[in-house]
Amino acid sequence: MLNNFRFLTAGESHGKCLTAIIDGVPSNLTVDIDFINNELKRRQTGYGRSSRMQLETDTVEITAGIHNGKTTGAPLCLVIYNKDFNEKPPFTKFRPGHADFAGSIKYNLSDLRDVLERSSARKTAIEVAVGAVAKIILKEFGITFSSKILQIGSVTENFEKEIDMAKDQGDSLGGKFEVIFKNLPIGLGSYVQWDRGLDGKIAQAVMSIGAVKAVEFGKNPLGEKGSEYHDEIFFENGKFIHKTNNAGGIEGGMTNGEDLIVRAVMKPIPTMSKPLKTVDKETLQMCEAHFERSDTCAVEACCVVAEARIASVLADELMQKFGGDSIDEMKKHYKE
Ligand code: EPS
Repeated sequence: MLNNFRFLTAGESHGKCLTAIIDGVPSNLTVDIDFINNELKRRQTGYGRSSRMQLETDTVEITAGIHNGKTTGAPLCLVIYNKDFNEKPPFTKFRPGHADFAGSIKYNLSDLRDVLERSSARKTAIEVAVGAVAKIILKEFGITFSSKILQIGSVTENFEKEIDMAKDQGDSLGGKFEVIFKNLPIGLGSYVQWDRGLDGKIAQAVMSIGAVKAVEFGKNPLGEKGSEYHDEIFFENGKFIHKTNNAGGIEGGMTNGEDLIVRAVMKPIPTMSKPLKTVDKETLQMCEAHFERSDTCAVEACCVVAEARIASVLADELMQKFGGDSIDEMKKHYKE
């Protein structure tokens, strides 16, 4: 999907390492490794996460595409080593809501572990590292990001209490969160073809995070009248402005200069210590779903993953619009 800033990842949850190759990063970009590692830490810390987070201290190693701390224009290779790298026992009891069921039928795998290993949210660690490189590009243009949780389970405050209660009951929780990017130029994305709309690209990037079930931009327009919902346009102090931002910064599939506001809903994590009913793939008998160490709630981590995915899309769009082989050339085009 991404053409200018494009990447692929590989790696399993308990494999040796997670890897990404990013192609298209402009040269002469100073890569702040501490910033990338801090983003990885943000993904790991959050109330309700599993004990895996105490085992791992995710840090990135960049093995290609960088010299004396600066990019050379060659592909970057990022690696995060897993400390919990070992052979785990096989299992055959599908976890409802996880990829086990459809994945094992699709790939004809008898051990559901072969599905779990790649479908695990663990792979989002390397995506956050890629997104951090994208954020470094965006920062060069003054673009900033933030995110916050709006709801956990059914509550909009006292999230920790809700998570503690779910944990005590062997249950899990999802929630709703918001990601905001500021200072985006007008005109990223396009209306001219169905697959060039920025909202469509961002929706796919966020929706394809394992547990995300809904994505929306700005204020949900359901039930709103046109006169209430649309953001009126003014010309003040020499520039066009909107005084409201119900559109979430996107009109006609393009940025309109206002803050990009993306909201998403994450479903409750499917691995639960009080398991649901399911079928054993081997015996075909009813049973309780497989359980192993899992998070009670990972919405806080999901915010960071969504930021990273959106940053990758925005870096791609920025490079498409302003181009340039080096960051200097890109900045020159941006100013023109
Ligand atoms: C995760 C690592 C995983 C899980 C979690 C996310 O590690 P482990 O399986 O060894 O505990 O903690 O993934 C899931 C629960 C899931 O369903 O995908 C991580 O690094 O984010």
